[in-house]
Amino acid sequence: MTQRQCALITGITGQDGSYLSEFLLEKGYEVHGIIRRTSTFNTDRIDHIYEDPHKEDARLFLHYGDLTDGTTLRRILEEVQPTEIYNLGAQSHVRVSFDAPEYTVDAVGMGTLRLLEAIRDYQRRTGAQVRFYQAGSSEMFGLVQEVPQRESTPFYPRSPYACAKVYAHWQTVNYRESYGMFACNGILFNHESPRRGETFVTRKITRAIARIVAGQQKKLYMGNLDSKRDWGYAKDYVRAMWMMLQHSEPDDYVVATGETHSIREFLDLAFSYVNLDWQNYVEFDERYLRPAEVDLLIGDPAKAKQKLGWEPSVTFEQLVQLMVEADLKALGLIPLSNGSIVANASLEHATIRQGVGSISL
Ligand code: NAP
Ligand code: G4F
Repeated sequence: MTQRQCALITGITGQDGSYLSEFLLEKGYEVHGIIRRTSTFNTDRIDHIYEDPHKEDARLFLHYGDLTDGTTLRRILEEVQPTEIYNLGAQSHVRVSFDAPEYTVDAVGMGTLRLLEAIRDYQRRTGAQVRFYQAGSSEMFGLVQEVPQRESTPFYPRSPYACAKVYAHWQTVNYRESYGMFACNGILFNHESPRRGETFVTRKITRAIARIVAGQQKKLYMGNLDSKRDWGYAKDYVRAMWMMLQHSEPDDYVVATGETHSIREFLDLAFSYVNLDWQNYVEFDERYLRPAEVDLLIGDPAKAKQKLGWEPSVTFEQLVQLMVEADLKALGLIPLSNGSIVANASLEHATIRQGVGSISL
């Protein structure tokens, strides 16, 4: 008899949650996601895979809950009886975490503890084994103590968000060692895609490029352009999450490309794709600076490659291109091989989320 494969995902409406759901559904999993009740729809990233749960063959189910609400987490866990849990839910914006530190730490740090405690009680009561993935971040390295950063590099968090992720990381290790839980930390470096939130720097740039080309925006206001990030493709990174939970032993892994690029380099490449010079469009606004910055991130994914057989499949150049293309396409614009761009009214608009707000962090 094949073992039941049932995943519970917090943060299913986010960038990673949506790609992970697609990936797991393709693998034959039953997928359950926790969504927050909001006054407007917040499921646009997963609408294309959602099916009426009344259908006999439905395999994606959504439950209202919140990482700040332990009772609901416990109730959902009891009801779903998952074999794997992916804890991706978070207030994940570093700059915002300086404005809302208490909430960020509650959702990111305490939220992880609430889930771990719920799993511990559930396992003790039922004897079932649940495999747990914790979405850790390269932000935990902060003021980097070693280049490149690997699993053994000491953490030096530089934001309320990163401090909370360090707490969640060590609680995950603690539950693994104290209670023998199958709990893994993924220490993921920045990963992007056309589904990336509109206020993270890569998407802010590619979305602005499309809007500039379409005549909808004249300037792009940004903060520190000197910091460097190790940027990969989100679809590659959710595959790594799953691979961690399929290994015979629980462990912690860095997931990265091993390359780093500055925001300026991203701007250069992205704007050159539409034959524009970013210096004519980008303006500085101190609003986008952080009280403390993480200047340099570059990861060493050797352990993930050696133990899991994981490797990234998309290069930096390909990532920038696919994000610019997706944002152009969403506005009905098609880049041609000769460098020009044509409008195509017949294209289905808004194939990816665009976001309509003017709030931009
Ligand atoms: P994201 O797009 O910002 O998605 C975050 C998800 O968390 C959304 O579904 C959001 O729901 C949900 N959420 C927010 N607050 C919550 C709460 N209190 N309770 C339950 N759910 C809550 O983030 P992502 O880029 O997919 O990242 C996924 C995870 O990996 C996060 O934990 C992030 O911190 C971590 N991470 C990301 C990266 C990266 O480069 N993307 C790198 C390292 C680690 P709504 O849709 O309702 O807002
Ligand atoms: O795109 P960002 O906001 O991402 P950041 O801070 O690196 O955090 C992301 O990656 C982490 C993994 O390392 C995740 F854990 C976290 O959840 C999130 O997904 O900013 C990247 C860099 C920063 O140095 C920032 O100061 O871009 C710089 N930047 C310059 N101008 C800007 C802007 N960032 C944003 N968001 N907006 C700007 O206008």
